[in-house]
Amino acid sequence: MSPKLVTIERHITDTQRKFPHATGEFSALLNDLAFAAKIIGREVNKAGLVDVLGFTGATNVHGEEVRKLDEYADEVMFRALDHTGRLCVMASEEREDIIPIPKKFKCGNYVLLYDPLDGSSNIDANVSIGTIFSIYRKISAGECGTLEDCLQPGSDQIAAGYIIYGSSTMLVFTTGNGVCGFTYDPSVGEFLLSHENIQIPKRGKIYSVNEGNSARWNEGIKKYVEHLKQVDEETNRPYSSRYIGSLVADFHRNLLYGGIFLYPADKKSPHGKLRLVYEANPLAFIVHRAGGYASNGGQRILDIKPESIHQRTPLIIGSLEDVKDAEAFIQGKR
Ligand code: P6P
Repeated sequence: MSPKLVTIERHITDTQRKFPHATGEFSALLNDLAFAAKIIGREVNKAGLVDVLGFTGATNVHGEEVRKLDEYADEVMFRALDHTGRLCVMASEEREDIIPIPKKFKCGNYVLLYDPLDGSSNIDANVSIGTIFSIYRKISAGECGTLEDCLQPGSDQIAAGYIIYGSSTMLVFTTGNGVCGFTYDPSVGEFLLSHENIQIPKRGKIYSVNEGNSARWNEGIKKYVEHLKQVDEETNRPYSSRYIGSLVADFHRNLLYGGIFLYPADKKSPHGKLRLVYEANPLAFIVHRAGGYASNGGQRILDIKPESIHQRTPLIIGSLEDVKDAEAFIQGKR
């Protein structure tokens, strides 16, 4: 029997039916994101063919050179969603402050936080890169959203996902009940359900970390990574080292195959490199719903109360048993 052809729109509609009081606003927001993903993916996939590569000469809030695709992806996310009346506020990796909804449009009940194109330093090398997004309900009192809406703990997310632009374009997301993957079929312009209920293996055999930073690591991380390299047939060691240097690509592989990704704090970056609000939190929400775990080494990522939009956090994320092992080493218990 031919496989069911389930588009993302159909999946979202079918899911909504389980919530009789749903207004359809949240479903429409998810569809808006799928539309933005198609537009961004089109440019990313042809980046090597047109003069989209290279630098705009601008730099973003972090002082990083902004490549044209970063800027383009940020604009697409904003323009695809600013007028829909579903959002009260947005925040982006590419913009210093929160992004208010233009006054000519009405405000909605949801908050969108996003990294428009993570891993952008890999663009010219045609390495997989990604868009990451996180959705919350509005909690502030007024009509329009505020910074307070953007600084909710990750455990209050109502949806999170990413789009990976690789050998194919995939949209992976969760609304809290299971994690689904949709693969883009450009011949029909649709995201088709390809991974119905993603579950990350409880333990993997892959570790992803930039070992070039090892001289600056704290002792616990050094011991943990050395532990993974020891030969021990019973516990499937040594693990294989796989590091792409593109968070979405490294996370996606470990989500499907099992394994652990680490970007720890070190002597140079005491808070780590990755961002809590629009990188660690959405991926943590996804991995927990897939049966995995995400930690900063001392506590669950989802339990951290954000203090600022661009704050950094150490990130240890992936298979439950692997992340718990890493926490034990970091905390000096092993
Ligand atoms: P490093 C890419 O620049 C990024 O923000 C993430 O996508 C990736 O996981 C990390 O930085 C790689 O950092 O220091 O290993 O190059």
